[in-house]
Amino acid sequence: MREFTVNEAAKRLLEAENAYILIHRSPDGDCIGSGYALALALRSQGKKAKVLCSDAIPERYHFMLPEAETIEHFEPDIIISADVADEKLIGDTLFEQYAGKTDLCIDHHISNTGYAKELCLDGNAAAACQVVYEILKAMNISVTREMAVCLYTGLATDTGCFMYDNVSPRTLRIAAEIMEQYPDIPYAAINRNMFIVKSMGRMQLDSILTKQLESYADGKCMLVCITKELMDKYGIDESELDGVAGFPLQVEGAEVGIVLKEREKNFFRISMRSADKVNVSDICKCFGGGGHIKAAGCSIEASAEDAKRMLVEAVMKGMQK
Ligand SMILES: [Mn+2]
Repeated sequence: MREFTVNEAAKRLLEAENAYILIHRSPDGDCIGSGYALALALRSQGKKAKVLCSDAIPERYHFMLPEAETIEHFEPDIIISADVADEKLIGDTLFEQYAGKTDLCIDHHISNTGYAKELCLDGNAAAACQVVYEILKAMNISVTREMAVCLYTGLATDTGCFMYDNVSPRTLRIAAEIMEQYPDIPYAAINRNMFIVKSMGRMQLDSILTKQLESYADGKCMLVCITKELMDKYGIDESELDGVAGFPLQVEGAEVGIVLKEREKNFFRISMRSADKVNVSDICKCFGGGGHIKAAGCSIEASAEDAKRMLVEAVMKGMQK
């Protein structure tokens, strides 16, 4: 693996002709935004580009997708990944085909495993979209309105609507540059749809989750488990659980919030959030995961009770550091 600066990544992309862009499973605003902004940018230079995701893009993000996309088959001469910290996160179907084949990874996760041949990583960037924006500038590509919608949404969603402490002056300046260039994009409506609006099922689920919050370490660690049974009962799918990871941390005094999502019997996806000092990326690494210092994830194969016990133990240890 070679580490690339923004300028080196820009040069590499200008030299490439046909790109496949891999984004992570359970796609979110940032990977969709960075993937499609990059694809649109490459196409604007007369290159071919296609975004690949092992899951369908959830409907709430469809406004980000380019209009009427019909792409003829082509062979790539570069395989790029965007916002993918660990190769496994591209999901099983893509992993089978593209494991070990990523040429250039564009990312902002400090836990990036270095799986790509070339890595353009900015661990201080609020979103992969921020890194992509810098690369587009270095490539001298003018950001179109479609790219701007993608980039803005990625910045907004990965920063909790510009609220988390991954927001830097640069993040806000990029958002400001986008807003200056395209004042007609409905920014407030995007924010509302990403952060306020929920399905009725999700609203009802939230009230159940409030009742089911579990408190550990004198309330410093809050945990909630979302079973498949609950999801079925309220008729909601994974894509409607956006933002649920931050839910347990809303409790006053909580330092770490854990959300367990049951994927299959005895298999859980874990999201962990830290309010301040505890490094949850390190804790999730103990379970083969990772992410950012204050927002990370992992998977655990165990019964719900065992998974909870292991996680709480690891968090207690992490809190002593
Ligand atoms: Mn991201």
